[in-house]
Amino acid sequence: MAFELPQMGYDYAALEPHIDARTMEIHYTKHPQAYVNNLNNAIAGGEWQNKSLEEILANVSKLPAAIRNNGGGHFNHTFFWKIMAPNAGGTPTGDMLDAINRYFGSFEKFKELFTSAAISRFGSGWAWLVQVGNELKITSTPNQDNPLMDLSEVRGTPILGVDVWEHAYYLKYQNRRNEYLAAFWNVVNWNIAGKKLK
Ligand code: MN3
Repeated sequence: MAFELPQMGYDYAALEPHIDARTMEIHYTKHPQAYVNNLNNAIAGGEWQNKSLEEILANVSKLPAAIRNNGGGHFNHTFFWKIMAPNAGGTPTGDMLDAINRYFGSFEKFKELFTSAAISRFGSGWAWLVQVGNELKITSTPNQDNPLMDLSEVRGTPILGVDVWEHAYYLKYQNRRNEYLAAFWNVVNWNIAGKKLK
């Protein structure tokens, strides 16, 4: 079974005005298909061909850079489309809110720390809320790395993630990553994030 490009689940314009339609269209149509194709090519005919993406990422330190970059890119974007939704955002509820309050003090403090991790990631990468055992942690990763990778500084289950490559925001926000991140809170799908908690 080769990996395939997932559906986004909503229209390119669905996250307006927070994330603009043109950015979503380019982001979805130009980048992720290349990750899928390159990942499939990199594992074709080898021992990793029929493994799950999670299993591949958990062993990525031993694998060629093409698998790390494209496997990460495929996982991260598949995750990203689903962790956003139209008419979303606001404050999480239930176990998600309880866990955030427990580890970060308040939802406001959590947003501050997550935003700071995303802004201070130099160059291209991602910021993450990660479950490590019973704990929640905030981290960021370079390029297309993610917390499922065995070489990740903070390793665990990604609960929330945001793409801070310039292609994710430059058309609308130019160099203002902080404004993109402020807008991101309006499209976070907390229902899906909460379901990732174990
Ligand atoms: Mn991207």
